[in-house]
Formats: sequence, structure tokens, C-alpha cells
Amino acid sequence: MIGEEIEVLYEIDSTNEFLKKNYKSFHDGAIVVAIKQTAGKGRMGRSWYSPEGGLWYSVLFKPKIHLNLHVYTKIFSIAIIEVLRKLKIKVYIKWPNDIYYSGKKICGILPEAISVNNRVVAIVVGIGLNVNNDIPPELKDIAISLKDILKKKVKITYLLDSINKHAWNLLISYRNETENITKIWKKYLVPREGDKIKVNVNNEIVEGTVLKISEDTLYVDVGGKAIGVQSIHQIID
Ligand code: BT5
Repeated sequence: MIGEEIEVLYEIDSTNEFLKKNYKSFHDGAIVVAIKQTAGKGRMGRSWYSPEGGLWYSVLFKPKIHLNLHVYTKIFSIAIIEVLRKLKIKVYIKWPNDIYYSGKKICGILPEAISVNNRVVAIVVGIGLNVNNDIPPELKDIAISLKDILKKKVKITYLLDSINKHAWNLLISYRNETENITKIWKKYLVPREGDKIKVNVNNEIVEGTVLKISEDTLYVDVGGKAIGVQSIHQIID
């Protein structure tokens, strides 16, 4: 189960960093929740704004056989999307790992592997969901929280519990239902195959059409040539 073992911290630099340092003291499926983070992390050294009111937590996985990090992102993305859609919030996955609402980011997922002597010994999946927290002026154009959408506060413990239950069910069915789960993931994904997007190729922003989407690469037709990219500059409506 996810979240049977739970540690709640009032303030910590980053729940991912905390679990990476202390993974030996926790069991598979344990979660660490912070009321606020002082140095929340995004990908590639970016920072994650995490004041009181949001849902900031990390899950520890110590399975016998490790799954690819992308699988965890996929599973938590679906779980978060389906829990929020139950609240009638039309969120979608902006490839590869963000949850968006109406062009603004509401949630980010950060999976990290812990390795000892080049062997993966555990996985930490960090989830940051803007719930009842304010969004600072500098992020207002790109970020949004649930309370701004619903115009009321949402119970964080309900979200935490529902996301973890759903993610666990998806995880245990993943091995037998890989294709089906990937199909569900693609259903919530933006852009879709055939959509027009702008990508950065050799420091030049060019327009192309999405040919194929995988967890880590987007194949784009740029002037008749297929190019694989790892990020999107802009989705063209
Ligand atoms: C992510 O990174 O989206 C992954 C975020 C994961 C955060 C969780 S919180 C619990 C756990 N502990 C951690 O330390 N981290 C995880 P990335 O795709 O790199 O997005 C980062 C970018 O999103 C920043 O550069 C900002 O532009 C924007 N951003 C920062 N804080 C935000 C927020 N609260 N809501 C929406 N966007 C934000």
C-alpha cells in the first residue's frame, strides 16, 4: 500500500531529499508529507514553490524488481488526473510530467532513483499539487491552485488518500495491463499525435507535427524530417 506508513513534517527543505537521505528507515510505500518546503525541487535544478496550503509529499518504493522512472510518473499522473476529474476539474497531462488546467500548471511530479554502487536500491516519487496555497505574482501566468479554480478550499487529506489508493491500484495492475494503462495515459495527454507544436532544435524554434509520443521522447515531423525531442517549446492551438 502507499501511505500506510506516513511521516508528516512541518517544515523541511524537500521531501524528496529527506527520503533520499533516510530511505533505510522507511518501508516500501511509505510517504513523507511536508506542510511547507523551504527548498522544494523541480527537475534540472529548478525550484518548486511550496508554501503552507499545498500538498507536497514523496513516496518511497523499494520493490524487488524496479520499474522505469517513467512508469511512476505515468501512474501518478493518471491517479491525480482521475481524482481531480472526479471533482469536475478538467485537468490534463502536459507531456512529459506536468498536470495542467486551462494552460496553467497545477501539479508537478519528480521521480528520482537512489543508487548504491550503480545499483538502484529505491525510488522516490515527489508530488507537488497546488491545493489551498496562494500562487505568487511571478508564477501567476503559469501556475494555478485548486482553490482558485473551485473558489473554495479542498480537504488535503482527501486528495492525499485518494491519489495514493488509485496510484497503488494502477501500480499493482501495471505488469498485466501495461498497454491499457499507457492507453489511458495517452487519453489525458496534450499534445496528441497529429497536433502542431513548436520545438527547439539546435537553438532554433521550429514548427512541427507530432508523429509519435513515448514516455521520454516526442517524435516530431519538422519539414518532412522526423526529429526526437525531450521538451516542447509551445503547443499551437
Ligand atoms: C516539476 O518540476 O514540475 C516537479 C515538481 C515536484 C515538486 C514536488 S513537491 C514534493 C517533492 N519534493 C520536492 O522537493 N519536489 C517534489 P519542473 O517541471 O522542473 O517545474 C518547475 C517549474 O515549475 C519552475 O521552474 C516554475 O516555473 C514552476 N513552478 C514552481 N513552483 C510551482 C508551483 N507551486 N506550481 C506551479 N508551477 C510551479
